[in-house]
Amino acid sequence: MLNRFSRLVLMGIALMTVFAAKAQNPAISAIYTPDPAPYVHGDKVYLFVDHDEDDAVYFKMKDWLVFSTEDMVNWTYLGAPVSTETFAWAKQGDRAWAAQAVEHKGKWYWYLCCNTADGKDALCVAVADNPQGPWKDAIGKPLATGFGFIDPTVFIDDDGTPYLFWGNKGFWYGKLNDDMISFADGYKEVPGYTDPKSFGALQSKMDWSIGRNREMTQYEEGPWVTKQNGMYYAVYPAGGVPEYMAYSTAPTVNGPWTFRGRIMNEAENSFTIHGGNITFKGHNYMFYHNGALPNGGGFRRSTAIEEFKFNNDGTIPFIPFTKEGVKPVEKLDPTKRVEAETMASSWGVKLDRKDGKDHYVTSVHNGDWIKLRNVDFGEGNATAVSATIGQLKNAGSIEFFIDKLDGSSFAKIDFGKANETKEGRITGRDKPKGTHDVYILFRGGDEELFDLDWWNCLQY
Ligand code: FUB
Repeated sequence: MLNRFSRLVLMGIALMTVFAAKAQNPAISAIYTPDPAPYVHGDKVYLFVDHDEDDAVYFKMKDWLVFSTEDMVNWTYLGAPVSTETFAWAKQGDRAWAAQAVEHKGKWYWYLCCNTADGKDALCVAVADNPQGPWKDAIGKPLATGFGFIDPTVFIDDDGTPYLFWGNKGFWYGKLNDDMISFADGYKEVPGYTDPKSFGALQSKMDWSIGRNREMTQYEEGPWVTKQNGMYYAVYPAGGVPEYMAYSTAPTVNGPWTFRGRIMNEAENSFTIHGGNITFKGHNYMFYHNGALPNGGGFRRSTAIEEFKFNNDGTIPFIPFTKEGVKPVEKLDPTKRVEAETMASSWGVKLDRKDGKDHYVTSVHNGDWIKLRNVDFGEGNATAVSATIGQLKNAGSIEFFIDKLDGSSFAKIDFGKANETKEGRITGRDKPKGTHDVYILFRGGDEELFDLDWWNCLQY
């Protein structure tokens, strides 16, 4: 007979299975990830995001996070390498707002925004040798300050000239020097910022931040500037709050910009929508955020992704929101080391908030799980699963399931000591073969169990 607690856990797992089977949006579920800024580098997408605190009831943002993927569905957490503490001159523990990073001539530059100690909006830049850092303040002071100086987007033109665009309650841009940390000729307002032909007529909306209707253009904040086939694109949250996503195009980086309309509706359960688009492995993706995670909301936002195709004339179509999100573009090889913090979705668990290269799945409790998609077991030759944990708070186990969380697991490993590496034999008549989703289910008592480090399949 199952006791009441076990029945509740199983019911919870069943419910979550339904949720997990359908939802790939939000794309990251173990931590809140607003203001997504994806960056394609070689065969990976790096995702630079801000971080809403779990208990936020207003903007409560202290650090910035990095993830990467090779397949668009399994995202690996690379840590929290930059925080307001990176900038000694900044207001600490608050206003770690939207940002974007880029690689240029072997160095990585992360353009961020925060507040100065005396409360001014400021753009800042951090520099590193790789996305995981260590990152340091590149200039030891703000790159620029001014009212509405938030949400920088960096864009490198075909001729290698870098530009920075930014702004809320204004839209500014400036050419950067090749050092990436100074402006070549200062900065100025984006031409047409106040012209409805360039950035859309505002359909009379209340701007709560100023307490009256605003008669500007639809451009609100969070620009994302790219170039395709000789055409410059500025995608941006539009229309005041709640924001939708709109875009404008221009034949040169200096304009003239032409308003092209709405491409996404207001985000689910979030009055902001900040994001941007990339092309990766032949697919186009629009990133944005919503408040759709359990306990999510306008101040607890998560990255979501939709695939889209440019129209033949280069315009961007209207992009509907989906729960299913995007499809995998690669298979995941389970015989190689799989970091525990690589996952397509999860329930219950959290990620450490550390910098550096060694990361863990934390806050693990009975009934929590991790899901990975498109895991390729090939001919079914795996005979065991090995896994390593970090800290141990209480003994517990992990069980591996194929495609869904019910039925029997194909491997189980018990852990009773910190930093153990242990193996579990692959059991069952149907050894995993071919490509499947994998669930890793945590089992134990009522208290927190252990931190999971990594796992892989073995062939003896
Ligand atoms: O995340 C804080 C602010 O909310 C961003 O800087 C804006 O773009 C909006 O998403």
